[in-house]
Amino acid sequence: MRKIILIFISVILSSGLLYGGQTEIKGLVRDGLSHKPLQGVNIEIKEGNKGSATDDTGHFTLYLSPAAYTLVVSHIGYRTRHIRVDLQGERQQLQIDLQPAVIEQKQAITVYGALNDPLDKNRDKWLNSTDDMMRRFEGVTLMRRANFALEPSIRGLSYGQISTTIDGMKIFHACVDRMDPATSYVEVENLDRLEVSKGAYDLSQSSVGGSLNFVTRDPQSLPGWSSESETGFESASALRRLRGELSWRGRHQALRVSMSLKKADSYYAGDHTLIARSGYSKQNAAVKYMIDLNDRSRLTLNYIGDFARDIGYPALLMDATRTIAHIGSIKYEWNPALSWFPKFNTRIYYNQIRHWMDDYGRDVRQREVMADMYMPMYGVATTYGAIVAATFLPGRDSFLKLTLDYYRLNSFADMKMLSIFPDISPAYIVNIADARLDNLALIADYTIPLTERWRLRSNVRLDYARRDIYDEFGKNALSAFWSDQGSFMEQVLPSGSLALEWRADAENILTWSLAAVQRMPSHMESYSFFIYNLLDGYFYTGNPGLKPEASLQTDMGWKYRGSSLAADFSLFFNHLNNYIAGRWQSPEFKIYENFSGADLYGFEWNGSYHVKALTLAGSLAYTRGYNNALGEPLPYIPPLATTVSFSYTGSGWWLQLRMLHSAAQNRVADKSTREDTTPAFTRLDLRGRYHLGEAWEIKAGVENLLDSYYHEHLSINNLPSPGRNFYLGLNYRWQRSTEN
Ligand SMILES: [Cu+2]
Repeated sequence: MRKIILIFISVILSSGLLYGGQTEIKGLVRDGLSHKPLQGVNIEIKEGNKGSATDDTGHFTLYLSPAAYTLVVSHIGYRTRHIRVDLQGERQQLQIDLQPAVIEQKQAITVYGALNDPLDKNRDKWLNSTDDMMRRFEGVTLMRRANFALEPSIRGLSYGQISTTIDGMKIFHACVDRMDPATSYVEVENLDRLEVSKGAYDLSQSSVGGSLNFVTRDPQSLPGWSSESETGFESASALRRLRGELSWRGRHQALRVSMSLKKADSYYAGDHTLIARSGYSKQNAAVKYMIDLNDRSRLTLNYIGDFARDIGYPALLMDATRTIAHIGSIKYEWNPALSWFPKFNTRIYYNQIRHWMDDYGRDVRQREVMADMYMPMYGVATTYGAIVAATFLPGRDSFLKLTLDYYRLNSFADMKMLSIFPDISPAYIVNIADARLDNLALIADYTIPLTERWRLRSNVRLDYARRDIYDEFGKNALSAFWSDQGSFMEQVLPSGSLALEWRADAENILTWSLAAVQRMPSHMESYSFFIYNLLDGYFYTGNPGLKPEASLQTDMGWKYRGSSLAADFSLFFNHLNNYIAGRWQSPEFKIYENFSGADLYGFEWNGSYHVKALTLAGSLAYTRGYNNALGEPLPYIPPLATTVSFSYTGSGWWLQLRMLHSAAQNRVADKSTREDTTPAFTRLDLRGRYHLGEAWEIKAGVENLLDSYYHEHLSINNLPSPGRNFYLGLNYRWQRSTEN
């Protein structure tokens, strides 16, 4: 008993020593442009070695003896601020806005916001899927082949012209019919945010059109436990879903585990039209573990597993029976604690996608192409690589990031042709003959202030690429086309970009960007063999002699941030040289070739106006594309899209009415493809959220309120979009802090 009392007294004494006579400073650090809270911002006291960092709500707390201090507030990518505080025993509450130091060429949508602020405006918590997330960016449109795995297109460019990464790491699809864009393997509950670059100005990835980077979610930043679970239903496809996560942080370790289950039947398009064979089932699991090796270094292990079955692709000739994805990485972060060298990290990663599809469920006697035979197909893509990145702050407000990025893609795909007539013997085709692609890149990203108001960002990237095919059977088939030049390819590709920013005043920022970039052909464009393309009805063969596709592009941006009005506008032009597309070879066959040139131009605008609890928001996006060599529009360019929304935030509830209008698309590539025109359509969505106390939340809404029957222009074979869809989600959240 005496011992306990002694301990008790000493605890009181020590806390008295710590906090007695000390003054509390609390602060919130935000991004000066978006006013979003910033996590992990360093707060240092110039006089002495005390310091703190902001949590995931942007807050920090410090205890100091009464005196005058200078707080040094610093964060990667932001200008450092020095703030004088004079403590006279009164509690201090600070709000600090940091101005970005890097010219931002990415837009991001945060999935999960701060735990403490469930009605945070920045949190798009209604998002039901990764597709919903991608759709939120004006200028991003989705190609539909099913009610599953929509494929993104940025400013009219897609597939090999844009880049997809998870935490900056490459991932490729396995299906030769583009059933499985890499975006289909990450579920929304695994994600912290999605970063989209429109145009190829940020050269951290190689592309001519832009990039999508899915940033996975970390364990919670506060010590303790939390969990969240959600169950949901959507009426258009009778989708049942369940997802849950558990997060823990101790003194030096942290863990996050999440999983989701989804099952959907065939969906109904507008006017109650059933789209047969369009259901699917999908399971996803993710684990992230972090351990602090010491005060300055940390190791993070990350794994995502994704498993889907029985996916109907009503727009295509086949359905996928099974896909398996394993995505893993190890990251080592080191903080050298030098003012000019604050950050160093290394990542190694591995991912493997396997994909099976067949047409056993289809009536093969009735179809026009490849009639009277079944064609089971298999594909696998294995990608591994390493990234080493170092961040330097060489001078006042200047920023330099050097990255070495290597990856290897191994890809194989084959098919059997099984006639329904027993006297015809089966045939075997290798579609991708064990292609092995190596890519090594050195990237420098440098930002310097020119004056108080002008800044310059420059990106330089050098890629070394080599590739070949190794399956003898498949190599022989392809050599019928390319016997003279062989299948080996080797290229060195320099790329560069410049961005100039002018901060006209506190509310207006203007940017002008220019880029000259190149991208390697995709592995399909280089080496695929006998791939049927529904867009034009031809069988495609790759071309190992393709030159890289090159782009010269420019972008003018205007960002306005007033107290109640905010708006972004950008105008772009993209000239592609050696544009890669299929060239007619014989009545049923095309091969990939470089075309002399193609031009794309357009604009995006988005704006929002806040009055008290009401927000009025809108967006516009337009792209126009032309193939100069063929003298016709580029295929699959989205028409003018307009959105208008009204949102109201009450205490504990939120309601939004949103209208999407898509203009007709009459500019089509009808010489080289079967693309047809698409009529205009309008769609209305109504969404709401309601909080029941601290723990429970209900999300509900109706998408396509008027049950319009329509298809988007980027819908393959004019597959219609879902009709009226009621969705309901019930979310339960729980947390326990171990901090006192
Ligand atoms: Cu497939």
